[in-house]
Amino acid sequence: MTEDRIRNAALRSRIVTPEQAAALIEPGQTVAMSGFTGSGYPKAVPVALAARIEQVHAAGQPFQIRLLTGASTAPELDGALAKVDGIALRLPFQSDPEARRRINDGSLAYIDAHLSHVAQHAWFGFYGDIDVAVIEAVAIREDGTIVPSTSVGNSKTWLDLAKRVIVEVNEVQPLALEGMHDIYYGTALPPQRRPIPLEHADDRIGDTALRCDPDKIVAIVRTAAPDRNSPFNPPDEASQRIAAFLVEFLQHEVAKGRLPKGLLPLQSGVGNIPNAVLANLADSGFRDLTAFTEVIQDGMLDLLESGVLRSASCTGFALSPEASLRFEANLGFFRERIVLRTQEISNHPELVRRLGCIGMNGMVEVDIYGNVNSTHIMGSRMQNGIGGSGDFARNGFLSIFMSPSTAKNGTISSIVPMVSHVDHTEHDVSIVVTEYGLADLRGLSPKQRARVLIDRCAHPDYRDALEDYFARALRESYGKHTPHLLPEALSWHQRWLDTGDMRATR
Ligand code: 0RQ
Repeated sequence: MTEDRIRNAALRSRIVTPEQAAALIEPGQTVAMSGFTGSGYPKAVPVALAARIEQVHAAGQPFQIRLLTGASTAPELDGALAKVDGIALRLPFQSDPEARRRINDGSLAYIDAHLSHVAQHAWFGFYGDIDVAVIEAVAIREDGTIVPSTSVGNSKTWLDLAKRVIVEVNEVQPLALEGMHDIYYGTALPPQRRPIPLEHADDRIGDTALRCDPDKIVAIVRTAAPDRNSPFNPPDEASQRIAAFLVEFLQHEVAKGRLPKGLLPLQSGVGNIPNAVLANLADSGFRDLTAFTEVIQDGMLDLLESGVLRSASCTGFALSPEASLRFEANLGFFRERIVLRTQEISNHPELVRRLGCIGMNGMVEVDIYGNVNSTHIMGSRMQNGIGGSGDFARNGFLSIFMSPSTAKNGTISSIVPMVSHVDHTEHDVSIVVTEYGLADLRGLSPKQRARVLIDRCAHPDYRDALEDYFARALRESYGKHTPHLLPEALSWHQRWLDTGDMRATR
């Protein structure tokens, strides 16, 4: 088994326990790990590191690291390290409850970054030196190259830049993943940058493994544990309705000649609404679709299996346990149809613009003029992060945002006069969908957008109040281009903060 997985005989001498590997990480270091939306993250070293940090803290000494990844990970990584107060700084994306709690009580500094930016910002030196990389792999080849597991994320950049490397070789991750990855080595820093030679969503332009100077590999840890693989809830009625509006819209765009029959490459965020959209596409009559996205979730596997989707390009997976088994059982089939790339390519603005991606993402709230908040509950409490949504919203052919029209049991409207935090500006948002309808904001001025958003998307319980606000703003606003009554605009949020469900979570 070891020979299969660690094919370079010299490197086998570096096999150590997770505790020995964790002992190589020092307080204050910047540690860059693999992992993207709960796939392909190291599973043993972070837990051992958390135990070591706890001991050091118990002895009254400080011990925290700066933690960089591809995107969100899992309880064994973010959860374990946050729980022992072991993270001083985290970037670029997380969705872990323990890390979230600390970010929001102010004890964990978090840089919420566009996923396409992270690799280049690391190269530019914006994050300082990378001391240690911890990367999950399915195998190390004879030539020392590393075959990543179920995500690529920023692992290429971490291996290029880190001073020392720890590899976790996970024997549960199927060897048959080998060949699915496409690691592009043509990126350079300005002014040496060249165009990226990718013309179709499923083009292969790179290597099938990660290059790494074998001398940098200081430890190899053998593990045997599955990815996080959280189950999906069956789509609720609101998600079904949102999905139906969206699929009807895409069919309409094809009929109008604004989209080709096979659409344009799809990007889909993670969660129950995007999954419902993918499920609805299965029965929509579309064929020969492609995806250029960051994450593949259950719905996309189904579309690949049924042939509705021809191919999918991504940088990681977010599968339910059931879909994960199906994926492993049919790896030969999926390896022909899925390309796993670095996130600097899967989310690259130039490629998203050139391919003309259709970006479909969730949101927290949208204001009547089309500004979207994807991250901050009540303007100050971090939920997850912007993730890849901005890469696709700014650069896609269509930028679609979806949400139920209300939150917290109907006590809060997701359509508001002014968003409490802006992630995607009115210039980047083309379509908004709730369970009440779809607002097509393309080619509309701010006041026209407000009318469409209130009419089509707002929950009936909040429509009168929004109309009343808009009508008074039209009369009394200082400027009449994007009319606002400033003190009142955010008083909606203050009222919600002072009452009911939001008070309970403070
Ligand atoms: O909080 O669980 O405490 O009740 O926000 O909301 O309804 O579970 O929604 O899971 O679809 O996530 C925008 C967060 C939506 C997601 C967001 C509260 C709500 C709940 C979560 P509770 P739901 P979803 C590619 C794309 C950014 C990253 C991205 C996201 C919690 O889509 O993280 O798009 N997007 N990446 O109660 C007050 C409102 C609210 C609200 C929701 N209007 N007011 N609270 N909530 N709306 C993937 C990657 O980039 C990796």
